[in-house]
Amino acid sequence: MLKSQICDIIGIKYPIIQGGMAWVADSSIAAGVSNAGGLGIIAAANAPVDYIREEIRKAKKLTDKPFGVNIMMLSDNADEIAKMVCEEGVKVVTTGAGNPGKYIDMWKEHNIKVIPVIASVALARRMERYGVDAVVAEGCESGGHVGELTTMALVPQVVDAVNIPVIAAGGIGDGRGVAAAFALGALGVQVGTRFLVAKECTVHQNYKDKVIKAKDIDTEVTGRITGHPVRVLRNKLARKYKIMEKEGASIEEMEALGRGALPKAVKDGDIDNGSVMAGQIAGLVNKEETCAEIVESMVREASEVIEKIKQEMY
Ligand code: TUI
Repeated sequence: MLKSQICDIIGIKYPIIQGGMAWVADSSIAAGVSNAGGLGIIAAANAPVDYIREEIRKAKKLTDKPFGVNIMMLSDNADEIAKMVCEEGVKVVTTGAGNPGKYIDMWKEHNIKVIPVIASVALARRMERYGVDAVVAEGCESGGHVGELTTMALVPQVVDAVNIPVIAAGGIGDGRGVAAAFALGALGVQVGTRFLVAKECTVHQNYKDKVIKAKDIDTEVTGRITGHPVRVLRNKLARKYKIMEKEGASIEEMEALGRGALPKAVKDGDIDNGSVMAGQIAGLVNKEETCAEIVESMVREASEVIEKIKQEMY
């Protein structure tokens, strides 16, 4: 059995939270993860408010379990999404790529559990002062927008700095990763890349196949000079980025190249010219499974690993 305070706070069976993968995480995967006993998440990213509202309503039809919405702070319509989740009675909000401080009182007034994703001790401390319920400490092994620190270095420092539960993210793809996260003091995990290839995940099959084929060294971080570094699987677009970076291209030129690149890969399946965001653990992800299979195997493995450690250490 794998239970923690996170399960009681959110009302879920297992402390496994799905990452808020932009353009990918819709009602299908969110309901799949929630029905499997974890916390499914719909990613608002840059989508129109009414589209996300409909996804929330669809998810309610697909599951009677709690699910959440991830709000990306860089999004132009973050204000509108922040209000809409209150109207729709969403139970949990996670945030990414910025400081959600200005929305927290409003969400708390609507009894929403607030779990910001942070990449530094300073932001974790600030979030605790705002009264959030937990934080996700996300290391730079993650796919998508990343901070500077690894999960191994970030998680224990955040655990020591705050008195609220910490959920670990970045590089966690199986039960060993779950056990390691708990060893660092985390009370839950957020998993993205492994859920990318879930049967219920509606990302284009080309994207899934590229994740499944990926080896350990196949990701890289592009766009550091734009201030929004992003971890992706290496492809034609990533190579173009690297050349532009070397040649001293302007931030505007880099941003122009990135515009529309994620839906190109996620929706159209153009995995050469699109942005294929994935974490460093992609090398370990090698088959498509249902959300239930993924969650159950992670939970079972984590318990086995913890037992094995007890026997091996003397
Ligand atoms: O947000 C993510 N991952 C994402 S968002 C995304 S969509 C996107 N597309 C193109 C460019 C940028 C984003 C794809 N993947 N993860 C959570 C996360 N948040 N990682 C790092 C951070 C973070 C970084 C700096 C949070 C706060 C922060 O500082 C804010 C402040 O004001 O101190």
